[in-house]
Amino acid sequence: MRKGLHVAVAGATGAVGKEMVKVLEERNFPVNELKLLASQRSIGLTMPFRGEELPIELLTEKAFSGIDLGLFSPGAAVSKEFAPIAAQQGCVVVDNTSAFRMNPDVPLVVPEVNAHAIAHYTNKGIIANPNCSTIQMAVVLKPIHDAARVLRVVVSTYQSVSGTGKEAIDELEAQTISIMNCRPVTKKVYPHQIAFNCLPHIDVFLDNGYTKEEMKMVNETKKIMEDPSIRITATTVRVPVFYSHSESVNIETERKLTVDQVRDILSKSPGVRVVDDPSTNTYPLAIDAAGQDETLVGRIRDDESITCGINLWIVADNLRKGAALNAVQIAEILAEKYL
Ligand code: NAP
Ligand code: 3JM
Repeated sequence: MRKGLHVAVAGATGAVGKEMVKVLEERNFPVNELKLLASQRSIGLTMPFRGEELPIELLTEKAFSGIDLGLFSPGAAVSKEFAPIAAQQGCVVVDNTSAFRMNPDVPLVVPEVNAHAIAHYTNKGIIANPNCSTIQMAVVLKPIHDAARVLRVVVSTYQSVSGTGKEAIDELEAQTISIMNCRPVTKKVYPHQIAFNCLPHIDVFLDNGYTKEEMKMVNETKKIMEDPSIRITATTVRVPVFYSHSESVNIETERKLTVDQVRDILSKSPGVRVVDDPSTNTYPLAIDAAGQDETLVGRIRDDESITCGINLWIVADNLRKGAALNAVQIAEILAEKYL
């Protein structure tokens, strides 16, 4: 690798982009120059990086000249337009949106699961970062799949509002304050009040009755695990939590695994931390996962309704492992091996 990379963060002022800049600094990523890109709305603002205030610049076709690496989270429509333009100029893009994830020429990567797929970045100059709920499930499923072959997964999610972005974080806070002060609630981001409520609706509804978020979990998991035979069904729910997504995951395997075997496998798995001691009320919590890098897993128990089944409770910080951290981990491998 050269002395340091010229890096651009597209969508730098967003919930994911801000975390991206933080993670680059925390992990001492080899940055020579950092360019922060966003919309016209953010021109005139600055963001801190390594003790300096960097200006926000406009995301345009010309922004990527001389840039080696682009970390993108400006939304799927903007990524669809600008990621190929950046790639054409030699900027390798790690894209956090759903724009390219299911494109067969674009690798979809969770480093703990399929780091080898990064090599295919040369096809389009783009690597896709999976959906946040998918990432945290995949890091746990993979070692179980390797040990006993996963046949079927039934997952229900409890996703925090930060997954929607900065406006949704503000909306949950404002609605909570309004309700506690007996004032009327206003809603803009979600179709219903999110404070003190659960919405079984993330992203748009599709013709099959599922939401797009649910089908992302189904299709992306098969692609990352490189096994289209795994049967998966998902229900994704937005809950009034600020940070971290939680998931109840039921797994049916081909070969029987005992609870002790699962605990042993997961305690040795990269990126996973077992948090599981019912006798002391110890299990993964959204507020404990927030700000952490590891995916927490607990409530490990036998599914007594079938012969080879396990139930898990999986929690991770959706802005870190679910987005920025996973993207920077991919970038670290790119920087070390390929750029
Ligand atoms: P957010 O807080 O609403 O931030 C959106 C960011 O995109 C802001 O920086 C915004 O700039 C920028 N942006 C919007 N339209 C733009 C345009 N036309 N040109 C340039 N920049 C533009 O949203 P977020 O939570 O950061 O999420 C952003 C996207 O990341 C999501 O839409 C999703 O696709 C993806 N995401 C991925 C994951 C994952 O990989 N697991 C998780 C969460 C989100 P301004 O501040 O100037 O408006
Ligand atoms: C658009 O929690 C969430 O809502 C998921 C994050 C998200 C995504 C995504 O990463 O799939 C929010 C908004 C997208 C998208 O489609 O890129």
